[in-house]
Amino acid sequence: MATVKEFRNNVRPNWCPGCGDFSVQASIQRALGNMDLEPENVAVISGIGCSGRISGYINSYGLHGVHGRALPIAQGVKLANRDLVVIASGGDGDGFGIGLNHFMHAVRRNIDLTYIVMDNNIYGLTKGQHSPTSAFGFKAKNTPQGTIENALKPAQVALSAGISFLAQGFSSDVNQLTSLIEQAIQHRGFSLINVFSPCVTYNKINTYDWYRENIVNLEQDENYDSSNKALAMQKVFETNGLCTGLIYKEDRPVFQDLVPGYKEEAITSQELRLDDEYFAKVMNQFA
Ligand SMILES: Cc1ncc(C[n+]2csc(CCOP(=O)(O)OP(=O)(O)O)c2C)c(N)n1
Ligand code: SF4
Repeated sequence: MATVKEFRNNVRPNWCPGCGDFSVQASIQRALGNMDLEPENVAVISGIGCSGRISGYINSYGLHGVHGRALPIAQGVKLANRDLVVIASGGDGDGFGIGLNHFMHAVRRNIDLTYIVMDNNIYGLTKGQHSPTSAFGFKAKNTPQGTIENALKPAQVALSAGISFLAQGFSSDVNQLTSLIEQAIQHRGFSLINVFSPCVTYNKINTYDWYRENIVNLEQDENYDSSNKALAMQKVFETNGLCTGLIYKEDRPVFQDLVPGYKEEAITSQELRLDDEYFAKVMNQFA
């Protein structure tokens, strides 16, 4: 029986003290332990960024990929081995900047995996440039007069693209985040958890206190119905994207179920062997 401890390794994160990403790491480990999963049945795939280091800090299979490419890799891993619990993870720049196109198509495709984004409204690893989720007017190292681009709201984009599970969390609420991760893993289909995860070094605006003052926790609204897409849209727009909890969930067909001939058995456990007859036919073309 696996416990949280088994998902810890001896690698000490090199994140700055106080970085929101520590809580995301702890929440993933807690969720995996609570769900009684074994490390060998889990793969954590990340992109590039401070947040992208997370795959090296969890004791499971993992891959620290290329900037913006966590999702294509994660989808390939899941298609090859449907028995693995696959978690893709990274930052807002990684996922909603360079990786946005992959995100939109992963949402459409609805392959069964969980995507956890550490959204700090800045590029941390490259030392403080504005990111796609930085607010209009946000002053960063590269925008001393304030950015003149409108902010992308991940929850709006995800709902518009047809996501089947959407939640948002906050690094200072590990209990809520852990529960959301468990629900996302249990969900059959593509799930996004966008986590407000402060960068204490380069973002002095979107601090822990700023989030505490501005976030609306949907779990405190007993009339909120996460199966109502119109209501989800309304809340996301009303709160300017700053709401936490389970925002929307629906059951819809998963990609693998619709691929003709996709075997129940994982590709990784199938015998690697050429069909002799087919091979001979191909070779005959060159004879
Ligand atoms: C193709 C490519 N373009 C740009 C970079 C440089 N780069 C590395 S990390 C990063 C931004 C990371 O920001 P974010 O995803 O928000 O993660 P954070 O560091 O804030 O956790 C950039 C632009 C790169 N590594 N590869
Ligand atoms: S630079 Fe920011 S995002 Fe990166 S580790 Fe430090 S606090 Fe975290």
